[in-house]
Amino acid sequence: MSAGLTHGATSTVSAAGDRRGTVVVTTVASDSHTWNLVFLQLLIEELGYQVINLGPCVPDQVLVDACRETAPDLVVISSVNGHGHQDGLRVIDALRACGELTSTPVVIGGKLGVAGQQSDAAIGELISAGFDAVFDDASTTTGEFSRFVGALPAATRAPERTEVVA
Ligand code: B12
Repeated sequence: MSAGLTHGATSTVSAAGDRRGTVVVTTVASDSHTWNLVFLQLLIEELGYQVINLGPCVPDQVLVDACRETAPDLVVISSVNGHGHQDGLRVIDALRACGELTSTPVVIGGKLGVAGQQSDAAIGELISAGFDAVFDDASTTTGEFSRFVGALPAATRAPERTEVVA
């Protein structure tokens, strides 16, 4: 088993999740907050996806390995400890440096700095570095995130499990 799936990852599969695809939910290496990840897992599962939740304090390489192994339809990075902006810049570099992950949708959100709302320049820096969207707590809503997820293209891969009803 890869490092990615031995780092306390939890995953639940619903019938709806089989239909829409897989989302990796993670935080960054410095961040030990956990309930934000639980919240996101529940929300994204309600939107119809299977979620692989890598848990808190995820080293960059563990995240990269987990994404290479599972080829998710979306990677959601959450950070609330105030280091999210700087950690996010490092993490997106590592993800985009990996050939298989150059076009995987990757978003970041939460409380990304220690001074409240992220400036337009700070958000622009994250987008320029390779994030597809930034959901800063102070300037975006859960509804906007849900609409972003809802607008993702349907998964192109075959479902990993088929339930047969007799
Ligand atoms: C519980 C807690 C802890 C616990 C965490 C335990 C655990 N296992 O999770 C402990 C005690 C370990 C802790 C430690 C620290 N904490 Co703390 N912690 C909190 C606290 C009180 C609650 C967090 C929580 O669980 N909320 C419930 C979840 C469901 O909500 P949430 O985290 O706010 O996430 C929401 C949004 O941010 C958003 N969201 C988050 N990510 C994403 C991503 C996307 C894509 C989207 C769309 C939305 C989204 O959705 C969630 C639901 O609305 C908050 C203060 C607060 N009242 O929020 C501080 C808080 C997060 N902690 C803070 C700090 C500073 C720390 C420490 C640095 C303190 C220290 N000096 O040691 C350390 C950091 C440790 C580390 N290495 O990360 C600050 C962060 C400040 C900032 N960002 O500007 C906060 C805000 C307290 C404060 N007001 O100063 N903490």
